[in-house]
Amino acid sequence: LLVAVLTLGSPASALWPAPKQSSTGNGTLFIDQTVQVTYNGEQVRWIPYTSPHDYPGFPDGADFAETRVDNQQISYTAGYVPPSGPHFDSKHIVQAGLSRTFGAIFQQGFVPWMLRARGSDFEPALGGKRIQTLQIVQTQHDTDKTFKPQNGAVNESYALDVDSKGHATLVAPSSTGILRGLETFSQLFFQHSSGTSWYTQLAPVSIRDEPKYPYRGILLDVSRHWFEVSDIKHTIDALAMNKMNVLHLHATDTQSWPLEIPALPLLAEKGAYHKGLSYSPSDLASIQEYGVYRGVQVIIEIDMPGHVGIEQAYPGLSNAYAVNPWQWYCAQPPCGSLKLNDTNVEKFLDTLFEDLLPRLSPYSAYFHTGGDEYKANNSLLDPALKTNDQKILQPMLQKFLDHTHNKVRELGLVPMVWEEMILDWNATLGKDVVAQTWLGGGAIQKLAQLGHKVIDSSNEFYYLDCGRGEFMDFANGAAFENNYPFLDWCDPTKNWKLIYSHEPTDGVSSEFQKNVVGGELAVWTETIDTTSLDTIIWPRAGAAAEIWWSGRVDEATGTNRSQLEARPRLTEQRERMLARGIRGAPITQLWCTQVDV
Ligand code: CP6
Repeated sequence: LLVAVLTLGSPASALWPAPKQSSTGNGTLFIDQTVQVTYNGEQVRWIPYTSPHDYPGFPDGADFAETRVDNQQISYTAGYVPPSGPHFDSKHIVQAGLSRTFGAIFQQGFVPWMLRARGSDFEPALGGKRIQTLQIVQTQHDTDKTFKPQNGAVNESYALDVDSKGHATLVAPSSTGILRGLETFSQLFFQHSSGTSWYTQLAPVSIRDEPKYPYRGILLDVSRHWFEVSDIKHTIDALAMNKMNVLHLHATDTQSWPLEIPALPLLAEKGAYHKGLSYSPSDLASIQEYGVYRGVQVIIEIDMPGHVGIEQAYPGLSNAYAVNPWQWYCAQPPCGSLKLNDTNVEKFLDTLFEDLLPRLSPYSAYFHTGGDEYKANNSLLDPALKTNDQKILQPMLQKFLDHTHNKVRELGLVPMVWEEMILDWNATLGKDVVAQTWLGGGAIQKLAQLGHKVIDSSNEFYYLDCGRGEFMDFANGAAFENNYPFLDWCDPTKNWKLIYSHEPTDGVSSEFQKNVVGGELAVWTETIDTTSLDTIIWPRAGAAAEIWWSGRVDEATGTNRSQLEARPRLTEQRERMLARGIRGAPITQLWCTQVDV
């Protein structure tokens, strides 16, 4: 067994998330563009390439294609489009990952003065030994399932060794493991203040790494505010930097429907905030493919039966839209819920699913059917029900879920739901259905005990958004403004340390812990758009990413990871992300991170 070397307060080992097992020395190795790279024995030519918004790791512009004409492995021509759909090519994925890795080292490196003693001479003398080879070995073939992992079926482990002579090896069973290992490799290197040298001071390095939880995600609500495709890809880049592997797009809600469904064109035409603020099928495919190239699965949620705003596009399928007081009928105005027990609704959903899901299934194992905050009173507005007795609703809801979930399965995806469908509405769902909890607490144990795979999005720890107050004015005018001061309140303790203190299996008895597949931070966007996206998410999401990847207990010491040790490391991860274009917020003043002389 390798012994992890934990040097408290030593930011020189600022890998994030911390590897499961690592041993590092304090030898210096430089790296430059002469490093020879092989993938399964074949030499790979690469050029550092970082532009984050290009088509999945491969540029579409002619300039890049010209730069690559001497590529001996794969010849690219201008306008080259990588293979898409279910047939991804491991070599393309690794090669794109290499380009980004060396782009990160050589073009987006940073001088790490902010975690070194003020005025100190921490940099190595130039001209020392350098990395000569990086040998990459993938020990198993990827399959379609590698690119849309389900319940931990993809092995993301890797072994990374750098000896003191400058030979590096990266061994992993899957291309995803190689991507994870390349991320770690890139994090070993800093830029020298000369600006033209890059080095590590950790040689020799020996890392054996794999995630504790297979599902490590973030929810982005693209309904309350519109986000450009480039914002979404930018967030996928940042997820990959933290070894996270899921982007859950909360694609629709009552406020807007930005997802274009060609078979139901009015959804986006009437539902998008403005013409053009919608995702076309090719936008969606490019987001999903971008994720595949970075080991990030994109999961789409169409929230239902509540949180549905289609009345203007397809009238008659949902219950009253403008009701007063809205609080009686829904969690957030405008209200809207699909009619239960309505064949037109079933037809609508079949059309919707038959259009959308075949476009998702090449890239994603899951489809999220929502189910949060559904209120009986909203459904009881349906005159066809002719009753005020909410007892009639449960069997209708069960039938609704059976229908939608069977359709999801028929189309080759695994349904996901919010916890209330199971815990509040007592729906009996297949054991394949993944349950996502946001109320947290005992819900995780209950869902796991019922045999569902569970994703922890406990709002107490994992809600990154801040305040929902602004919709109050819109719905009710100033009279309501002062009645709900708590909605403008932003929990001041939901900082990185609170997130870091929590683990999804907390409070779950050991026999059911295997059903807790991971966690998902939530970014509801009532008060967030592109201007604040990065600062809301980063680097706080990294705190969860480390716990999900490595566990709260450090295997080397058998005790909880130290927040004192993590703080400078997370600060350095933020600096690294800043250098790579992710504008996260500082977690403490800079003075706190400078090591005393
Ligand atoms: N929208 C949807 C939301 C929330 C949920 N679902 C939400 C609820 C409470 C808080 C934050 C967000 N805005 N569709 C709950 C899953 Cl505090």
